[in-house]
Amino acid sequence: QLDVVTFGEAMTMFIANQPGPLHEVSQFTRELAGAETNVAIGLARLGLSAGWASKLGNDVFGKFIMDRLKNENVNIDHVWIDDKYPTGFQLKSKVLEGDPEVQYFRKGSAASHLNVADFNEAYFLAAKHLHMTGIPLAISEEAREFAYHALAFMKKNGRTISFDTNLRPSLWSSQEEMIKHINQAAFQADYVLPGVSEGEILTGFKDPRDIAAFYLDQGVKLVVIKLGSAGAFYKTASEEGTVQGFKVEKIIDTVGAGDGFAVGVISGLLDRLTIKEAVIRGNAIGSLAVQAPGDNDGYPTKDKLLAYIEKNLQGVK
Ligand code: KDG
Repeated sequence: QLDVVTFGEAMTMFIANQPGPLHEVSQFTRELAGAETNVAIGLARLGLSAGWASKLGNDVFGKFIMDRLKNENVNIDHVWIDDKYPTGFQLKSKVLEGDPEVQYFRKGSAASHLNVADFNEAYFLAAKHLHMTGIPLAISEEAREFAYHALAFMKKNGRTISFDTNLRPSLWSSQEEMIKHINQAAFQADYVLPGVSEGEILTGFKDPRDIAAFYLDQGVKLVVIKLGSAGAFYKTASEEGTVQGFKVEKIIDTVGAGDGFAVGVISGLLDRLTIKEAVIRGNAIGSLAVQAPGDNDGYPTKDKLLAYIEKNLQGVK
């Protein structure tokens, strides 16, 4: 039995030790990247059972990822080791402000060959909830088909579904294709979690209220829009609100904050908190994530999360 199942591509990530353009950096630290593995790790750290389905190459990057996930207690029973294709990797720069420079080496990776024929129904059915992002829709047609299949299967079987739009324009052949597929998937989810600028690209609306209404009109039950340091806006058919973000003294790296946010919202809803409380959790984990260099190294345990919220909630409306 799993609380949450997710699937997608994980990569070894080399984070620059010094600031500056990537081609000039000579020393890197090895870490793990991948939106869905970030979410699985975050959930497991909170004590939930989370499974991740994917393919890895039969290489050192694949072994590194497997070891990491085992250490983090993520269930990897649905991970194939593929002899034909490699594990992808990426380089990430160190920045003193703003978002870092990222370069991918992932085309043709094992994960991009995730195929519907690999889909294990029993494994997915064992989960209460599916978390999905827009990235598997982008990496290849094969993975996209797998993603649509997983989505339809979990919906048909009455599982709740969260969808983080996670736009990666560089992985798409055109903006129109990206918008079409991301929205097609989002419309089938129960909870949609875009960033506000992603919402604008996807819907043409600037105002979070209008962005949320666009998805609610298509049958989505809850839309939570990330507003960066300003927090998040949520809307359902019957309630809406804005929850301010937690104060952060020093941002180290913004990547992974959105995945941390998803961890907070999903775990909060599974714990039957109110929507507002779940969004507070999302903001809390997002703010912890930006204070650490890797994607997921700032994600807290349950005790740490509850203590952090208790200590820092004053002033958060
Ligand atoms: O959300 C964090 C991800 O962007 C990062 O870990 C890499 O999954 C990744 C991607 O495909 O961009």
